[in-house]
Amino acid sequence: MPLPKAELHLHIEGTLEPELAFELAARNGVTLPYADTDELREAYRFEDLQSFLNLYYELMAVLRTERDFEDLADAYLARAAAQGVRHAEIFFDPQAHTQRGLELGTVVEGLWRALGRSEQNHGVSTQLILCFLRDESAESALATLDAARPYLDRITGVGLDSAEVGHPPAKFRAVYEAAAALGLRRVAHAGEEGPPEYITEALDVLGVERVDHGLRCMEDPALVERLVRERVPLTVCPLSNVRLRTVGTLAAHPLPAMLDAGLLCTVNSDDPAYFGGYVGDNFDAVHRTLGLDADRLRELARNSFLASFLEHDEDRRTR
Ligand code: ES4
Ligand code: ZN
Repeated sequence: MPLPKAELHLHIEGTLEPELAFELAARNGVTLPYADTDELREAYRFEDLQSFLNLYYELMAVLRTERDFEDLADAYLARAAAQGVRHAEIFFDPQAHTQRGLELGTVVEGLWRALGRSEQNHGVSTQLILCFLRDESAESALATLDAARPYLDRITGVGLDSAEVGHPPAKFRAVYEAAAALGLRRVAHAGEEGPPEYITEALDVLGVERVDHGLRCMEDPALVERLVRERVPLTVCPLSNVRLRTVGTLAAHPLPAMLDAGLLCTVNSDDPAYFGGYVGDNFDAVHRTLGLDADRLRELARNSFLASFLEHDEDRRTR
């Protein structure tokens, strides 16, 4: 029996497995520039975040209809459930789809067809987090939030993703203020490739309750101390960090040091179809390669529920 856990850092578009990509391409009459799934898998060798994002956005071309988004989410939920996931807070990138001419409603309604039945079908409760693409303008982010108004009953919070360096959190101050006024929860990717200052900015300017990745906090002891004191959860994605060369090797991953420092870390899969594993595979990897013992793994699983947006009695929010 895998440890029961919550997954808090998962891009639904990053769960598109090569087999499903080809199936959807055929269904929608989309031609992919790869002969078959083997050739596509060959392209999964990334230099950095941007080289991954290029492929991630390219493959989204196969997602066209509500049913496509439903099938994508349903496949993820089945795999997640098999690895012990009981609750998933799922990112999606509306701009990546509306820029291709899709309606936001196609994306949300499609995802919801799977999410709405997930507890029943998979035993996994779900929440949706709408992410803004930080390499797009602040105006585009505001327009996206505005377009999402009809769907806010199905959206728990907002996040910030895509190319980090050169796109500091402060660029999105206004849209995060608007999101807070709408009662949405706030998270942001920070300190993946970007500097520790972006983590501080995400906290102070955007008011985020949770930091996605946050790895580079380890370069700033005062920031680590603050994150520990304020119990700010970090959604760490070990296999992602290896594949995107944020860390040299898995054995050199700072997760053990982060836990030793008292940080509230969780382990997540990020884009499992691209990075070699789902959340249980990430747990297995940190157990085997980083030597985290059963107590540490239980701590990580417990942290995932504490850091979630599920209602719980234990009040971790001291800020
Ligand atoms: C992402 Cl690993 C990662 N970082 C930033 N943005 C993303 N979107 C999808 N995966
Ligand atoms: Zn991510």
